Amino acid sequence: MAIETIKVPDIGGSEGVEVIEITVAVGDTIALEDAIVTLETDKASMEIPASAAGKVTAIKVKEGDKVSEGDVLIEVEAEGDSAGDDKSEAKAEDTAEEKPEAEDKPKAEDKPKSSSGGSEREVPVPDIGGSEGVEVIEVCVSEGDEVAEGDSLIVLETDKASMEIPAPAAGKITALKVKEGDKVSEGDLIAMMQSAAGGDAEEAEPAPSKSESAPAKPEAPKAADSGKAKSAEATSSPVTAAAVADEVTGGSKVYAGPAVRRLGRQLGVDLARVKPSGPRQRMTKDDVRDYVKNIVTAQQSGQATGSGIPQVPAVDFAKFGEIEMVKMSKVKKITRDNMSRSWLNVPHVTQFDDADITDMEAFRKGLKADAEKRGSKLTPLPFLLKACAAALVAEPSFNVSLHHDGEHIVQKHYVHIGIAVDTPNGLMVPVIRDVDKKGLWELTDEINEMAKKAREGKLMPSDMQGGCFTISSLGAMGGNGFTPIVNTPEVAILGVSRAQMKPVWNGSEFVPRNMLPLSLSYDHRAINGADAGRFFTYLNAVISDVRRLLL
Ligand code: CAO
Repeated sequence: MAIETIKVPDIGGSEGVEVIEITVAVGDTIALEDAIVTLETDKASMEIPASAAGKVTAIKVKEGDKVSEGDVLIEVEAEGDSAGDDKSEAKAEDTAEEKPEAEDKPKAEDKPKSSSGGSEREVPVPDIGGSEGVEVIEVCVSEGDEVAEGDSLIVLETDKASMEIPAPAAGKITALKVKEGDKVSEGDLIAMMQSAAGGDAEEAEPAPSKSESAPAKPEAPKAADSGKAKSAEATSSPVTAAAVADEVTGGSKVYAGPAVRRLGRQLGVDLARVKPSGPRQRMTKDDVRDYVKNIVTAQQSGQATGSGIPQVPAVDFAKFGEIEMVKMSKVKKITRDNMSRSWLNVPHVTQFDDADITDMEAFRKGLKADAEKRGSKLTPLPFLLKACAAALVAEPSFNVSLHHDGEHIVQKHYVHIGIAVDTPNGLMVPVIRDVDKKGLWELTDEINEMAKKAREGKLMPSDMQGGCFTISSLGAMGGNGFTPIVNTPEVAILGVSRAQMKPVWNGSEFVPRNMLPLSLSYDHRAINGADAGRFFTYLNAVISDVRRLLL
């Protein structure tokens, strides 16, 4: 295996051009014409394609280096036979022989058609290294657009490289002669443009006939505009990219070279959404990859905003006043992800009702002394747990989950109910098992034990699994009602707000009753409104008269 050096080819005489991106790493196997580095002058970025295929053994430059023609960029252990270093040089010489210098080439008819103010000129496809029938993959301008010299007009793409063709001068596009999908070759007309008034004298010179003219003085892909030997093959340009596009998409400028744009197209990324990290706001391939990676990671972790759902833009809050960045606890992150997942996946319906707990409260207060004797506190929550368990048994359509196969509903024959517990670390939902089989005291003890464990951060994952339904009680805090979010894969959740004495019409008079506001949210994919109506009516009846729990 011979080691070949790949050097900076003819870059149009530019000296000390900055290396802004190295697109290969030691150990990479590269194909002929793969981009290896990107150079950037004031006006243009150029990808230097590999003049040899094989394994990269050394990289001789780093980002920020300044290079000129002939400087060594990388070393490659060449594939196949080892024609060795001579190969590229031989090719270069061949190329020089095969390709006459630009000055000798036929020139396009790029000269004035009229000279009032500016002059109309043809803009042909410049020398694109001999490639024929190259596809136009992007038309970056429209008729009537004002362009600056070097602005991208079109992007061409061969199997191996994409090339942006820049405007040869500042002016107005008066006619576009190509569209996306067209196949073009050197000399084909891209557009007509009215040069800006006072265009340079060179442009105003009379031109030879089309068959004898050169491409419109491009900073564009060029392979043979000087007499120097070429390091690439005759079939491809040593510089496969042209001016960096300075495109405005959706209000934000995209400053990216052809390889980055190609990667963007391959991955279906709208580059206007990608944050550039390169020098002078230039976008790198890593920026595009990071953008895709972040989206995939967010989707896999459940933070996904859903396909097509635009992300909330980042805001620099410090602009508006003093701020502090507080790290989210693990519990808060889990809650964030679970809530987003449920909110995005579950078509929620929330029904509201007030349950009359006057009698239940009288009963509970009658048990206060017993509770104290037991060393516990009896709140409305164990009653609500029992009532919900009874309703889940009476209306089994609520005791289900949607199976992930999309074909089945999982009907549960156990009744485990989660209770939302507010902890310093965030919201946790321990699950009380077999609520239907347990008495009030047992449930009271379990609620207290679970709430204590939650607040002390001692809940085990198994303590929070297997729920069929959840109760979220904000009764101690207040409020008239809220819309709880279903705790998937469960299909329903009961929100409990603060009980209040209210005047209730009993048919002949208003009587003061202790009314408990309830909000029942459910997954409308699994539960119909009629099921929910029956469940809620049953639940309400049980809460209003807890003797029904005995039936
Ligand atoms: N209306 C009026 N008063 C109520 C009530 C209601 N709906 N629910 C409870 N109360 C009273 C209790 O009776 C108790 O009063 P006393 O001290 O006079 O007996 C007081 O409010 C405090 O109750 P508690 O909060 O200690 O106990 P609980 O059984 O009601 O709740 C628990 C336990 C763990 C659920 C609760 O402490 C908690 O963490 N709640 C927050 C849940 C939450 O954050 N939900 C939101 C999830 S979605 O973001």
